[in-house]
Amino acid sequence: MTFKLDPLPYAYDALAPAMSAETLQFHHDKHHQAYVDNGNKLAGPGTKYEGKSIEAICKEAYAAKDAPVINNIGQHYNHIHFWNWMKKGGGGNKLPGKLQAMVDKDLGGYDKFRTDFVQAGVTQFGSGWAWLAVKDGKLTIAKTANGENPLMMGAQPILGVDVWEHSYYIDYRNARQKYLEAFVDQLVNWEYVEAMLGKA
Ligand code: MN3
Repeated sequence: MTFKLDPLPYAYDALAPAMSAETLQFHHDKHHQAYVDNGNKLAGPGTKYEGKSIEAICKEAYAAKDAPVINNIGQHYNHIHFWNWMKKGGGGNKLPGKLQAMVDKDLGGYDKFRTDFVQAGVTQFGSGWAWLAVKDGKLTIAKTANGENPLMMGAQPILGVDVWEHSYYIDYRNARQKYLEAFVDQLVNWEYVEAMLGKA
């Protein structure tokens, strides 16, 4: 397939002050666009990945240790969902019922989830992502480097947060933990998380 960049599902200034319009303009229009452009050269029409789903390409590239495709197609997948994992007025501890029950059962409740998810992002050394994923029918918290994601490790991501500096440096400088806390407390679109849980 030819990969393309969809517009953000909200206005550039919709997530301020937790995430500024300037961050979203650079992050979506420059960084995500570059992953799409590189992805089309590396895994678009005329390559061995032609015609495969983005999820299948993520898994195949990881198995083959194809780092350029892992990073560019991985990042395209990650960012498609990242924009949808956030919404104006999101975040906090009002989770949809099925998701809340699994957080209680598998992760020790919302407060422990929040602490452990933020900690995964804080402790990811260098660029990468922190995740909430479903593996073997249970919720798990994970972190990955660069453009990797849980699909590549046999799990289904249902929430991810970008901890590359381009995601927070304009708004938070080096305070990655403050960015992660704002993401959980003010931005997460829990309905989209539950919708992905339904596909896991
Ligand atoms: Mn990014």
